[in-house]
Amino acid sequence: MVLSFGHRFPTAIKQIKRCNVLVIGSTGAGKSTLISSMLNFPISDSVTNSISNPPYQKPGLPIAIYDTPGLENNKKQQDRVKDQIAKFIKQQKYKEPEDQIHAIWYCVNSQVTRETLIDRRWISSIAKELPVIAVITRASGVEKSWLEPFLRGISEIKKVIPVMAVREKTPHYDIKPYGLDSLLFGTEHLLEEIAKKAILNAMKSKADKSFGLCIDGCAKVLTARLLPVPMMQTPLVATLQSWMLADISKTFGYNFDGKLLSELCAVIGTTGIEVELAQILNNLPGVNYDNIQTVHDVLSQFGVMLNGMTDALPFKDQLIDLLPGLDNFNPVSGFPIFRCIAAVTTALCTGFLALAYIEAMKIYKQAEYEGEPLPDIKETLKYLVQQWMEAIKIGFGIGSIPAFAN
Ligand SMILES: Nc1nc2c(ncn2[C@@H]2O[C@H](COP(=O)(O)OP(=O)(O)O)[C@@H](O)[C@H]2O)c(=O)[nH]1
Ligand SMILES: [Mg+2]
Repeated sequence: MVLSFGHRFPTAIKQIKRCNVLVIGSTGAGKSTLISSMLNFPISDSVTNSISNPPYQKPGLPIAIYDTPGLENNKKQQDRVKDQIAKFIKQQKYKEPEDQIHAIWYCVNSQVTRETLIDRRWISSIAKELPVIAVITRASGVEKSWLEPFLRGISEIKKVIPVMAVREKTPHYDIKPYGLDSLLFGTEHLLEEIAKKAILNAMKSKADKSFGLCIDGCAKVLTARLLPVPMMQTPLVATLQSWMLADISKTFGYNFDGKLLSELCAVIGTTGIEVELAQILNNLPGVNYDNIQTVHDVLSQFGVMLNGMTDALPFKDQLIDLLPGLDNFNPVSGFPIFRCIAAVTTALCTGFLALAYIEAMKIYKQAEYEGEPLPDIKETLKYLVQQWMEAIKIGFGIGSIPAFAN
C-alpha cells in the first residue's frame, strides 16, 4: 500500500517542513516494528538505548520518526527513560518549527495488562505539551476488551488507533497489516494545530532571548549616559542601541545592514517619548526629590508607580522585569539627581525601542513562517511605537501632571 502524508494540509507542512513524531511505549510494544513497517526499512533487532537522532525518514513522506528506548517495568529504568524523553522534547522546543517534536505516538501492545500499562499521569503531563495519539499495536481484534475504551477515556489522548504493522499468523488467526494509513491520516489532521503551536514556541523562545538582549542593551546605555564625557554620550548611545537591535535581529535570524538599523533606532527619537518619559520621571507621584539620590532610587520609585498602574499599559510586565536588570548594574552613587533621571530616561527609551522592535520582529517572522508577504519593518516599528505612546499617555495621565519645578 502506498502511504501518503501531509498533502491535505500543504500550508501547515510548508510551515513545519515535516512532522516530527516521537514514538514512546514499553519495551516490546512494537515501536521499532511500527516505524520500520511504515517507512519500509529492515528491522534491526537491537534494543534502542537512546532516542534515534537523526530520526527515520522516507523520501516523499514529510514525516520524521524518532524511536525511543522502551519504558521498562523496572521503576528506576522507567524514570530514566521518561527523563530522557522529557529533556529531549524540551531541548527541541526552543528550536525552529521544523526541529521541534510535534506529536507523540504512544504505543500500547494490545496484550498489555493493566498492571504493566504506563502510568496515566505521565501521559497526561506529556499531552499538555504535545498532541498524543495512542497506538494499539499488534491489534489482532482479540485484544482484551478493556484497553480501547480505557485509552479513549483518557481525555488528553487525541485519538486511539489500532494497528497491525506486520502480518501476524497464528493457528487461530492470520491478520494482514492494517492501520498504518489511519495512523498517518489521524496525525495529518492535527497538522494545523501542530504548525500553529510550533510557530508560537519558536517565537516565544526568540522573544525571550531578545528580552535578555534588551536588558543588556539598556544597562549599557545607562552606563554610557553616566560617563563623564557629555560630548560622546549621544553617539555612544546611538551605537549601543544599534548593536542591540542588530543582536535582536540575529536572534530572529536576520542580518540587517547598519543603515537600516540606525534608521530603526531613529524611530524612537521621532516620537517624543524621551520628553514624555523625562516628564514622568521628574514627577513621580508621592516622591520627594530631595530624598532620592541615585539611579537605584529613580528605578525603584518608577517601579512602585508601574506596579500601581493598569495592566493595559503596554509592556507593563516587561518594564517591571527590566528594572531589576538595570538596577543590578548598580552604578556608583554621587551623581546629581537630574543626571540620574536623564540616564534612566534614556535607558527606558532604549527599553521601549527594544520591546517595540521585538514585537515588530515577531510580526515579521510570523509572516515569514506563514508564507505571507513581509511587512516593512520600519513602518511596523513606527506604528507600534506610536500606538504605545498613546497608551502610555493615557496610562500615565500625561497632561495632568504639573511640570517638575527644578
Ligand atoms: N507480527 C507482528 N509482530 C510484531 C508487530 N509489532 C511488533 N511485533 C513483534 O514484537 C516484538 C517487539 O517489537 P519491537 O518493535 O522490537 O518493540 P519495541 O521494543 O517497542 O521497539 C518483535 O519480535 C516484533 O517482531 C506487528 O505488528 N506484527
Ligand atoms: Mg525498539
